[in-house]
Amino acid sequence: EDAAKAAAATADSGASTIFDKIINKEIPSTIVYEDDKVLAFRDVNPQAPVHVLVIPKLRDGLTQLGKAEERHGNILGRLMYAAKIVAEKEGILDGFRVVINNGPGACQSVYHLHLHVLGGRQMKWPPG
Ligand code: DGP
Repeated sequence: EDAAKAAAATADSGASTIFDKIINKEIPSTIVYEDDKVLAFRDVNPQAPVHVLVIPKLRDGLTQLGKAEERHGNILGRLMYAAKIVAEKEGILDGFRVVINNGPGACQSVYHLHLHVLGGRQMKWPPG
């Protein structure tokens, strides 16, 4: 299954993604946290009892972390802080994981930067 997912992995085309539709509320999502710059919503395919995606509302070239530039420092900080707010709201501050999958080699499937916030169970190491 992992191999299949890796084989199906897409590259960064720069095209708009389904997350734009979520931001614009054109498709429904379960929002956990929102402010002027950041949206956090439950992953449709949860890998843990808590699995929330934290995204910038404006992609601004951040299709993936590997495209980050110095000017993105502020939004990158906002995303990290929002991950903490989500963990606090979800009651998992004592044990949670923040993941960014970058590129086909890490099975990134949506090219709009997103932090996965995972918790609610014992997280194992190393990750897959
Ligand atoms: P990644 O593989 O790191 O690119 O993660 C993309 C995540 O996005 C994946 O865990 C599933 C989630 N996802 C994809 N489409 C949707 C959607 O339409 N709604 C929600 N809530 N999550 C989605």
